[in-house]
Amino acid sequence: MKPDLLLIEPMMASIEARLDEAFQVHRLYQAQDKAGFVAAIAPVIRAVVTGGGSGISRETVDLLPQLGIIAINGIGTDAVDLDHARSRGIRVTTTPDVLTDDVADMAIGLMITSLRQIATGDRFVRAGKWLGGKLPLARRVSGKRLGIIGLGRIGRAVARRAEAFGMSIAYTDLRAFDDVPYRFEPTPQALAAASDVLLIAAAGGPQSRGLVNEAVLNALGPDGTLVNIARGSVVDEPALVAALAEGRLGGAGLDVFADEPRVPEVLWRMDNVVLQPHRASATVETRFAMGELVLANLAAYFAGREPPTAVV
Ligand code: 8YV
Repeated sequence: MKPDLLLIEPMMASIEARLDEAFQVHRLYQAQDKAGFVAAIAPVIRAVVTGGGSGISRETVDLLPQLGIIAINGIGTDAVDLDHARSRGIRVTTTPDVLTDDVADMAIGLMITSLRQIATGDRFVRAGKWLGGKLPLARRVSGKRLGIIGLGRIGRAVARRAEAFGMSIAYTDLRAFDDVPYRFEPTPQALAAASDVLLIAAAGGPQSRGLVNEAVLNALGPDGTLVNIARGSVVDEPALVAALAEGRLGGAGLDVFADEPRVPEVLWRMDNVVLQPHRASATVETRFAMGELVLANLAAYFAGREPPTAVV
């Protein structure tokens, strides 16, 4: 008898095929009536596989009496109540390291696309406007000041890349680190005031909620650019929209939003904003590696071994 597994969001076809080999997979993302779907299978579910952004609510976890493992296909744990899982004896795993390079690449991509207005230029050419005029000048990337909020694995990977662009790099975090050559600033506001590009690479959750607020955005200023590849919750999104609309902030490159997949429509119309649908880890190579890690964690758990990348 294969264990029953609840799959919250789609994965690569080849990974889902391997899940099907080992589990009775119940695909929530295909269900119309999600509550009814969960209610019907709740008593038998022993594993949940979900995304970092999607997670699983505490209420849903409480509907699943046999649940033993939540395998997150991602690094973020902010959408899973870890303390609650711990109290129920449920293991929680993530997919660290394998996505670091892709997310860092996306951060650099958003930074360059924003400052050099690459998406604007693309729209300009496609609209046939080149025949009739020129675009305003863009902004240089090389040599600029990069401020990183959250110098974890991804923040450090972005810093290494930015070094190659001759950028001066500073960061803020819960504490200063003595193993990096970058300057520490004590607060996001102080960091923003000393940066041309402010990158959010901090974990989501209550401790970082709204950290990038109106004061931080004002400190970054009309020539500054915000890049977010972490979580929309780290930014006060209405304050961000207002700062961009009023010209108090120069531009933004955003992969994540407060209420995905809903993106404030006013942002759609801003040429100084580059938007991505939460795709920083969405490459064939990385999603395959993440999927392998999810499979390895599940296999270990059901074989009675320690899951290789457990956080709970
Ligand atoms: C993924 C993420 O897009 O790692 C995370 O926490 O949010 C992203 O890598 C996500 O996990 C897949 O849904």
